[in-house]
Amino acid sequence: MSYDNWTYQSRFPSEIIGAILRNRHITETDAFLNPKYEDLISPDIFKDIEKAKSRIIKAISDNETIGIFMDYDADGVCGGAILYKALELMGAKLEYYVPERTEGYGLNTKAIQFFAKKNTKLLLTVDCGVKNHKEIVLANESGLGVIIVDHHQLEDTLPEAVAIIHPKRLKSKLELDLSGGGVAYMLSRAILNDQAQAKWLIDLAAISSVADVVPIVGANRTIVKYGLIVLNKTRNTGLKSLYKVSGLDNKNLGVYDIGFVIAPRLNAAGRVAHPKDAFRLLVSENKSDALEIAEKLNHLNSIRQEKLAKSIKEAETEVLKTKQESDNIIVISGEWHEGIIGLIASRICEKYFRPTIVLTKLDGFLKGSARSIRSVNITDLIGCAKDNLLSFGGHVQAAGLSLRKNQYKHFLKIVKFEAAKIDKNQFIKNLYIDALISPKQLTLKLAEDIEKLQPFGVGNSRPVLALEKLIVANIKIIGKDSNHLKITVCQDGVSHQCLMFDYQNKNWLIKVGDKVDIAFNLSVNEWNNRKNLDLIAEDVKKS
Ligand SMILES: [Mn+2]
Repeated sequence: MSYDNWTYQSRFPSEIIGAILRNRHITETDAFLNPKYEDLISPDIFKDIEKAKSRIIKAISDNETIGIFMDYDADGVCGGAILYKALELMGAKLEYYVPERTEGYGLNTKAIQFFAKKNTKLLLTVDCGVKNHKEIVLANESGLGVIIVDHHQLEDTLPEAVAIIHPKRLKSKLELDLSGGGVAYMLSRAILNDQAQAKWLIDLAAISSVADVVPIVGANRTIVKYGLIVLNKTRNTGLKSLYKVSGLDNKNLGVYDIGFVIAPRLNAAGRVAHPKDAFRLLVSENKSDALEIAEKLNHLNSIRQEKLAKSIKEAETEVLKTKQESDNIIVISGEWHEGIIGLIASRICEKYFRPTIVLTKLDGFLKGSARSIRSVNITDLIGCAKDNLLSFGGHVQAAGLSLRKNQYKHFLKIVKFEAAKIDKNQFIKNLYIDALISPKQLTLKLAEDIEKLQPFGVGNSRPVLALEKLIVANIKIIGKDSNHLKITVCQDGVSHQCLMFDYQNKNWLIKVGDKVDIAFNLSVNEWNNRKNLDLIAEDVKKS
């Protein structure tokens, strides 16, 4: 069993889809099932949007150079590429700068000097900027007006910018959550006269949204839904090349392909080499250049995967060696590539279901990345030790930090002390099940209706259903590495087949003849023009 507890959000509902929508507090069923592009929020709702638009138009008509500075992750480079392409279509003279991870997050002096030298008069900061007070003063002094296009948490005072386009700065009280690329997409819609041109850029906004794990509800649901339609027939030369080298050609792309194939390749450049390549790929219009960059990114991604697999093993050994598996917080340090410590933290946090801080030793100091479970605010927890840190910042479930080596002992003592106050009940791993159903409700029609709730992702996960008191008739080990199971279960003469992936890591104790409850995802599988039900087990327990 991989969960400590199952919670049924409904039992034997007569209308399963209705129950799922109710569990998710979705009241506007029609708008949810069929979001229309035309209903996507208007860029006019952003404060400063007119100021941004008129300054950009002035720059283009005065033939001024416009600079684009962006964050180095997949969200940042997609956002940067959206605005680069939009401005290119408008005939703007452009320069861009993608910082390396080692330059740190946000606008920096080196970049400002670069733009000043290129005689840039207007600078857009994408997926960063709201925290760069000092740098924006410096930019202004260097003759650069700045438009901030960001979605990171706003502070009480804002930098001296020409305009700040941000989802928390709206003319109305609407609650809006967008990725950095999502905000860039709104600005591109505001400046482009031809809205058909804007529509073709929504593919990059969808990649941003999935890569930055914003909840796929509301405006983000519309962006991802239409973004996937455009991704499936993209005109982006770079993306086409990326599909070719990563096996996505002629595939019907979904959220999974963005999250597990496209975004990791765009991020790979920033994690183990120069993130500029990811941006260059997205704006390239030359087929052979694009193919060359795509191949490079694909290769960098496999290097990253190898490094990650090895580092995760080392990190797990460290957790066991330091006996922290059941501690309220796991803190480990080692010599890992700083570009992947967040990925390591996320894997350890997932495995042990504990807030996790992973530190790596750099020249004279430690750099760390933290991930947490939903109920523990990791940034607040780390903040308790702020006197022993050089820097820190983040969100509820993810944070970054740095400290001097000689601060480590005190830091560790404080976070362990603070974490000891967390109620152990927070570490009970709960599986939320949308509906407990009866075997006769399990039909192809149900599976097809569930597909209409797509796109799935954070904030709208694939529904989990459950069946109870089934007899296990057969268990077959499958897969290249013998790590999956095909389980046949029956009840009242009806039998179903169910797949369990990676069973060795799930404390599997079930035998043939056992009476079990299964929690699963349902999907449709098409094979030889025949549609079949696919049950993918999330968990199986004895009844
Ligand atoms: Mn972002």
